[in-house]
Amino acid sequence: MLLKHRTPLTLTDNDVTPHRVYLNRRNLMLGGIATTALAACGEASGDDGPSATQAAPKGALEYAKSAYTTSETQTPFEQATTYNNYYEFGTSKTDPAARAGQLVPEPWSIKVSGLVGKPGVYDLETLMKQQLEERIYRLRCVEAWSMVIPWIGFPMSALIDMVEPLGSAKYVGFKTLYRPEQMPGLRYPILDWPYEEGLRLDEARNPLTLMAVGMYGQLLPNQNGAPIRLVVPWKYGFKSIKSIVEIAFSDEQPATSWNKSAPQEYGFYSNVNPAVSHPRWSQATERRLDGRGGLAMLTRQETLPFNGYADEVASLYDGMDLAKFY
Ligand SMILES: Nc1nc2c(c(=O)[nH]1)N[C@H]1C(S)=C(S)[C@@H](COP(=O)(O)O)O[C@H]1N2
Ligand SMILES: [Mo]
Repeated sequence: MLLKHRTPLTLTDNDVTPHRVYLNRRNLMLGGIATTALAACGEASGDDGPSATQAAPKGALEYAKSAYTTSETQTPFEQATTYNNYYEFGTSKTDPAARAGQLVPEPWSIKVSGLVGKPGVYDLETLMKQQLEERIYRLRCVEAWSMVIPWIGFPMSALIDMVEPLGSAKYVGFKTLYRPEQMPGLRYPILDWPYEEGLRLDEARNPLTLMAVGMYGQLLPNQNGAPIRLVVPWKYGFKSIKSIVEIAFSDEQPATSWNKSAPQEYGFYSNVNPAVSHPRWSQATERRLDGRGGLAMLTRQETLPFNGYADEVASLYDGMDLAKFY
């Protein structure tokens, strides 16, 4: 697979302060060693490694264009699929593309539990029957880089309507697959696995909140969260949890992996906010990965409140102090 042999992306100051648990140095170093060892194995076997663009289930993806779009330059497919955060496959940006090919994203189902009228196990085929649409969204990582990605999916609200939450449900929690034999990063206690995320129910119902099953006209590549992931474009990227296997409705705010690991750095809300710095770096600007600097990220631009989606979502937070509820 050619993508694997590409020259690494230019590192910037932002790249050296990723949002890993930096206190846990020893584990990170072990992770680094393992990376080298695995790469060496791959070469020795003469195997060209898993395809970076290997997609999930078979079948054509039929979708409609939508009004959710932008005229901003799209991130090249190659960059969006080789510069990833998916710690279940390792903490370096190139680990997911190199290793996620071993994930088998089928058969797949999502277990829906908690305060809903129709709990149960929903298989991917059922979910894929939703009307799929393309939405071009900005994705702003808490590490201060951003992309513009054409996702294909269906509104989270459609799934919520299908499972009929009870009136007492106020939050939704999500879990990623935990499958150590296909996810080498799970060996390292970087986060309290499985990766978990959560939203308030009204955030989950907001029309912008997307369950994505594809991108760039095709099924999601494994490294981008195949076969189904969340996309919440007004929040930092880590809220957009990949490869979802569980959704639980509750009346209490669910625990989230990043919040548990460093609560002062990663709040439950994590709305994109240029006015609130991360304790270790400013969030006022971002490096846009859109191919203009080749595959490097040379263009720095201002970060917008709610990642530019304030008109759609600011009212969700009326009366809340956004510096406190970060
Ligand atoms: N399960 C899981 N989901 C995850 C992550 C992860 O490590 N594990 N990383 C998050 C982060 S930090 C970002 S920025 C986005 C990146 O999505 P992309 O690689 O598709 O661009 O995925 C998010 N979802
Ligand atoms: Mo991120």
